[in-house]
Amino acid sequence: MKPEERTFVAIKPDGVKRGLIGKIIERFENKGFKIVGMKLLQVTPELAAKHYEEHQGKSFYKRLIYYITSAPIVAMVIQGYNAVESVRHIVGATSPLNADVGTIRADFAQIMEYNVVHASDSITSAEREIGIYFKPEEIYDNWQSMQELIAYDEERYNQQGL
Ligand code: 3AN
Repeated sequence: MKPEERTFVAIKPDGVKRGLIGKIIERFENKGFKIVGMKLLQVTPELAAKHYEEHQGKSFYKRLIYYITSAPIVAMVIQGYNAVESVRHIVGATSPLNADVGTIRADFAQIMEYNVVHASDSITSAEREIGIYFKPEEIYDNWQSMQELIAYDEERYNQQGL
């Protein structure tokens, strides 16, 4: 089986201001993904420039920096099978208008400039973005999720004929 992946997800300022933190995290937890890193932080202009370096020079760049630095974000590292692609499915297309119903952006957002969440679009971006927001020691995967714990216990019970 393909190993688990890690991806970077951020609840953007509009998600935080609208009180959607819990509802958004719930979607990833419902899926069975493991949150191995999480923090509320104020993005500085320097951090924003690093995050959005691919958009530098574009017409919407200055507004994008203004928006992402306008209130705290919740930064997360999410781990699971096919996490990068799967999380992008849960998040939905960049424009909420094109996002499938049931995705976060379709259900909670109206316009692209305020699309509530960010999620890495490739494993390479995920590694880069995780590195921007998290030190290695701020990521905790040395615990078992409930599914892992049950699977582990089941194996032990079976081995012991319990
Ligand atoms: P995604 O967050 O789906 O990966 P990106 O990284 O292409 O999308 O864009 C990041 C953010 O930049 C978007 N959430 C949106 O706020 C803004 N953005 C991207 N493309 C446009 C555009 N054509 N016009 C206005 N804003 C845009």
